[in-house]
Amino acid sequence: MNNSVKMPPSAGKAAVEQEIRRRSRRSFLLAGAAALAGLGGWRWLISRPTEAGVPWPLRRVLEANRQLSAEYFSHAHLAPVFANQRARMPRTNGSAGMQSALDPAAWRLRVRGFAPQGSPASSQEFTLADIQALPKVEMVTELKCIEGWSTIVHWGGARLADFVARYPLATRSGTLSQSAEKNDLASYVGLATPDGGYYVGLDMASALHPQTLLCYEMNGQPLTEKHGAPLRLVLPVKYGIKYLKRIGTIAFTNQRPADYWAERGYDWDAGH
Ligand SMILES: Nc1nc2c(c(=O)[nH]1)N[C@H]1C(S)=C(S)[C@@H](COP(=O)(O)O)O[C@H]1N2
Ligand SMILES: [Mo]
Repeated sequence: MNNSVKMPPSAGKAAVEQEIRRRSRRSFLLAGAAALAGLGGWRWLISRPTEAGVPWPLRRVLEANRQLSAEYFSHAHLAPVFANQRARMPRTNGSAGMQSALDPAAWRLRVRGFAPQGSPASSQEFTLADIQALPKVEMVTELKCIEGWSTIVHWGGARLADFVARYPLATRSGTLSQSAEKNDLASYVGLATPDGGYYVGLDMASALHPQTLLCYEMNGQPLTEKHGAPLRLVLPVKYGIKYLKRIGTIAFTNQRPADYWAERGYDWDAGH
């Protein structure tokens, strides 16, 4: 089956949308893209910037087809997106795990892979430039804190799903292919500050949600230290407690990871 949506580079947005709609009607789309296409999601999808003439989420799903099970996108409920002008700077809230001064030059993202220790893919370090080399995603979504306030923010970063699709760290086999064996993919992702003072756990479906970002920009500016520089988590399908600031480590695991606020009585999933 040929899943690629081939359009001449010069094709206009309208032509692209028409082509996608035509293919949609003819059920050419993958399960993942079809899930994104549900009601509001469809409008969201076709309003995204295009990458080589195809809206990026669709293109990403198409590219990720052999690497990531489309099933992980099939329950993707998209959080609402807002007009750019509505974006504001949120208050800074919470500084657990951010007590020591940040040295941006020395900062590295340390990722512990799901493959057994000793395998080549079992752990790896990344610079911010590595994360910024992944496709950049911008979205305007609402940060909701369990304390009762919320702020609409314009976020910029890379999808965690794209990171997972690019580096073979989330699989037991240490390869990118998850299609053959479903349990090759880790069930959870744990993230923590470099000092381990704040930590969150995510189920893999939430981690691979198309709106889950490794974020390095807020409202068009590089993240400030208080808001989690150089890299923070953003996932608008969950409450702010999951938006880990100053990510130091990411670990792929089958054990449900510890979660700072779950240990203090809040719901581990913290969805809304
Ligand atoms: N490292 C770290 N990240 C954190 C917190 C924290 O205490 N430490 N607080 C969380 C909470 S409760 C919220 S609401 C958001 C707030 O993000 P902001 O300060 O950018 O508004 O950060 C989240 N990330
Ligand atoms: Mo919060």
